[in-house]
Amino acid sequence: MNALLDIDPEVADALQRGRPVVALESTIISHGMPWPQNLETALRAEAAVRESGAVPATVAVMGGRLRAGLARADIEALARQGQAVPKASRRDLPFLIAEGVGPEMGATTVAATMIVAALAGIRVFATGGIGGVHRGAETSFDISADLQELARTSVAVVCAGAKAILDLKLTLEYLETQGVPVIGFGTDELPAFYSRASGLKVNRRLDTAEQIARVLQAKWQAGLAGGVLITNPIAPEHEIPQARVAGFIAQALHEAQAQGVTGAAVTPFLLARVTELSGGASLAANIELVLANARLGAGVASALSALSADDVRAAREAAAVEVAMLPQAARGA
Ligand code: PSU
Ligand code: MN
Repeated sequence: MNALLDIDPEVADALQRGRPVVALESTIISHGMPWPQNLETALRAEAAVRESGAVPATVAVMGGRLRAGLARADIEALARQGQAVPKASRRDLPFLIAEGVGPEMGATTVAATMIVAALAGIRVFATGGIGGVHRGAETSFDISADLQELARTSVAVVCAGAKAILDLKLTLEYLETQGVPVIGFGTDELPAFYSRASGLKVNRRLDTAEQIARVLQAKWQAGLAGGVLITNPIAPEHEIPQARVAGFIAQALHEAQAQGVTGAAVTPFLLARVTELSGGASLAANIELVLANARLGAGVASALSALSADDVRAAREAAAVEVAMLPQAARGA
């Protein structure tokens, strides 16, 4: 195990027994939602994972150490301190680790959460929406580090698509170039975060957690390192139609540009402005899609555990047959 990593005992026990574990991120807590909905949602996402038969492992940096599995007090601190907690993506981890004695925390993005999950041996991670290629990236070069992480780190990410504030078409192109499979859970179309439709196609529609787990197993057994994107459309009763949210997004983007918001601050700024402009409707949708993704993540993690258990059983049986075929003397009888 990595010397910088602390795994919560319950999570470590589940991993050791081959039981399903689902990682959850913390940027969504500190930067993605306002207080107190951020705390409520983080706790409800953990509960949703448990109710669906898996162990939750919320990830963060705590005092210079990488943590998989947080106590309630840690989650509350991340939620209360909000944007004062540094947003931690791949490039930020070395600083936080080197500097971080004491109570200093880091809120891990999709990219950083994948890194910690992989170190801990957690193969499934559920979030709201991944970062992607921003609109206007041809001049800003603003492409989320989440996409590169999906290319290199072997963790499956359950999300409701890339956030609608992004350029979804370019995000899909980037994922294709990087060889990241994009699955639609019960849909042919890439979901657009707050709404179900984007007009863009996923690589494959799969209708059950078992089918998804088989693809994950196939990818990693074939030695194809890297992530898989599992996209789960928001439930129809919770979605905001694209036509309704498009105006809010356009206005938020315009304001971000006018105010010179750049870098890591862009996504939190846009999410907060869209929440204000929509009178809270986008936040309500964001909460519901996070909970649904936590449940699907638990289903996929459970199916993957069952497949791995089958493999272990088959390997044991094969070994037993080989032993049975050995001459009596070689069996140690
Ligand atoms: N999903 C949400 N809300 C969020 C995020 C995801 O519903 O705030 C966060 C994730 O941590 C993701 C980050 O990695 O937004 C993307 O930030 P950036 O665009 O700066 O890479
Ligand atoms: Mn960015």
